[in-house]
Amino acid sequence: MVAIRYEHIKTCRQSGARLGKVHTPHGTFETPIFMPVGTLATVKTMSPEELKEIGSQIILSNTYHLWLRPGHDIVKEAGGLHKFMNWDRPILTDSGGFQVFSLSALRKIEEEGVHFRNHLSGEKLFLSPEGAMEIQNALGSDIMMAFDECPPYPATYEYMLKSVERTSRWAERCLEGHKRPEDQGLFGIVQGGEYEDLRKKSAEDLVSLDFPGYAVGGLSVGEPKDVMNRVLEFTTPHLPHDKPRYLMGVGSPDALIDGTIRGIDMFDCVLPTRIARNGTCMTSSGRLVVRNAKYAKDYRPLDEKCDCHVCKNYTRAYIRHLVKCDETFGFRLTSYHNLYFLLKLMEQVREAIRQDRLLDFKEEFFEMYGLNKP
Ligand code: PRF
Ligand code: ZN
Repeated sequence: MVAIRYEHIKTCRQSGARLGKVHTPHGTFETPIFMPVGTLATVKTMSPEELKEIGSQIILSNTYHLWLRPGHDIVKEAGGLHKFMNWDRPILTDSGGFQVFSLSALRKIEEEGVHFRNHLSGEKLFLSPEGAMEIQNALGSDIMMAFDECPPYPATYEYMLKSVERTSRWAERCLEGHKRPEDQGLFGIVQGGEYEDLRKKSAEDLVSLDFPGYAVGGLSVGEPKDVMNRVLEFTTPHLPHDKPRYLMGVGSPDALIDGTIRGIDMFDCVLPTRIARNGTCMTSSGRLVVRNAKYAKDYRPLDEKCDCHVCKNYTRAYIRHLVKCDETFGFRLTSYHNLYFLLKLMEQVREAIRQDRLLDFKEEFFEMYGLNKP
């Protein structure tokens, strides 16, 4: 039995984008898809019931954070992450590699793993490929991620080559350390920065290990948009057609569309929930900062074209008031709307692929969202 199976439905004749389904032990999700981020076993401010109401088919959580708090032993004893948080649909967990690099100071990378300090307590910690597998096996996510190194941008060619080689060796150790392949799928992560030959090498190394899916890591780390698009263009052709491809940490509306056009199936990002918590909303005509004084007496919904529960029932003036007063309910409303907006966008993207018109859809969306302006 394999835990993860990709079913290809069709390729958009206009753009080359893929439409498919991924089958997991906790059910099926449609691709291309956006995965809301639930770092600490909760998508901030959203109940699992609300996540279902807005159509979330899969969510992401984090090895690193759950290892530190409450500890993977507790999650395991509770019956696994699905039971612990009352979410019975698919869950993907990131491996902790990236979080160690982005959150903790004083890290030291060795062949064996990474030494670093707990970002909460300062305590000395160590995470290795085997450790990342043990924690994710205890959490019981449907999709686990390999333990990789995501170097900062820009990195020299020499550094990136050494890093890619190490990430490939770590990937082998992850496969070796993974003890539940029958009900958890492990994805490999392609690195290599902006270097075409290193992306190719990284992809080939990982593809030879035969993972049930592949991620493109090391992007959206400060490089310009056109660099990300070019890297995707020369990387995805090295990935197998019959396995899912996941672009890690990317979630702006334009990047979701541009990534899909370049053959990506899965995305995740804290963007919609993070900007919601400072009162910024995604709307069909671009970003709206509902905190602004100009919305004080604006009794229209956040987005007049949105049919979410928030837009049907609450006004900009009310939400602005709540957000300005730091009222929790205000952040619930903006988070709910932003996630709904991105999930709906991906539904529209899937429909455009079905109709072989994703490039036309991109043109229309960018025009409305204000992305065609110089
Ligand atoms: N590796 C892992 N997680 C990640 C990334 C990565 O490169 C990124 C890069 N944007 C986000 N999350 N393991
Ligand atoms: Zn809405």
